[in-house]
Amino acid sequence: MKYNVAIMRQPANNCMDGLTSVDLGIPDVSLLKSQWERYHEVLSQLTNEVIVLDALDGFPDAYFVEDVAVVTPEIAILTNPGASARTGETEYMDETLRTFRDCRKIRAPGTLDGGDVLVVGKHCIVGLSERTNRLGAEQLCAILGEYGYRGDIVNVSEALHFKSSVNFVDEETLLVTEACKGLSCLSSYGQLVVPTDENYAAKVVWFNDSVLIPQGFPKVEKILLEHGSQVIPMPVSEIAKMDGGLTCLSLRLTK
Ligand code: CIR
Repeated sequence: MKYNVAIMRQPANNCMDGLTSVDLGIPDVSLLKSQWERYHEVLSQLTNEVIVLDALDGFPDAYFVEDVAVVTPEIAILTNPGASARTGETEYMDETLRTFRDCRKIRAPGTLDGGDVLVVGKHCIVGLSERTNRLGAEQLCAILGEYGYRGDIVNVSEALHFKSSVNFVDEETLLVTEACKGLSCLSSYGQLVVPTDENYAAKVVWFNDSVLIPQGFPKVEKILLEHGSQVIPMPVSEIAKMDGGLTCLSLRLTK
């Protein structure tokens, strides 16, 4: 699938006030912004249109736009983010998404973060996590079921989100951590396994024939190069301090 639109949001000046569960120190905000800019530049080279939304000062995590929506070719689903500090972010995405798709919504008490949702073709896999509960996952699978998607719900709480551990690098192949390689719902895909000392590098984005990977993970880079992926290493040190990665900085869609 070729994406022709990506949606991003500028990081706010108070982005260091966002949630984080990792202990990597306080991010350098100007460096974080330049890493975000680099990501914007690369996506702009790989697709026709990158929409950049304004920073939201009231929501220091709002530039992690992937968590507020799940977008497929047929429908967009606004989530109900599982962290109360982030719940209000969805209403600032609604208008933009409605220009591309009909929108549905995950309703409380269901919670869901987009970072827990992996979709390829007509297969949707949802990871239960601190942010995504079973009700939210079931709501999403029911909505996507209306459009012919097969839904699987898995319980792997290795990291913040399911996509901290599993991501596609092409239509048939996943990059997975050791903890996820045995999942039966993934068994029909080829799997490249991330060496445990490079687990962070499971957060890659497959975008229009390229795979954006975090810089500084040589083993994962080598695995992907040997697989034949067109790899683009990206600086993310400051974004990682806020528990973020390359997957969460954009929503990617077809027009
Ligand atoms: C949060 O805790 O919600 C943010 N600081 C990080 C969100 C990262 N999202 C993602 O990987 N999908």
